Amino acid sequence: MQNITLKVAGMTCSHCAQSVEGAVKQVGASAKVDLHRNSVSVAFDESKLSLETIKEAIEDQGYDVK
Ligand code: 9UX
Repeated sequence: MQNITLKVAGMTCSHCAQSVEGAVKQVGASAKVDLHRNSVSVAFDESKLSLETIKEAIEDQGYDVK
């Protein structure tokens, strides 16, 4: 299991947080957004899922991943 915290730009409200968490969960990782830190911590099985897939899922929602 990998546990990584990503910086995400553009999340300003709790709906944004929901979109990002939902998108990450959709691809099979768990997600917890910290709005105040502009970050999302993700946990995933690296044998099943790549970090790139998670980043793309977030970016597809319209947020920039650092
Ligand atoms: Mo409300 Mo969060 O438009 O983008 S969902 S600020």
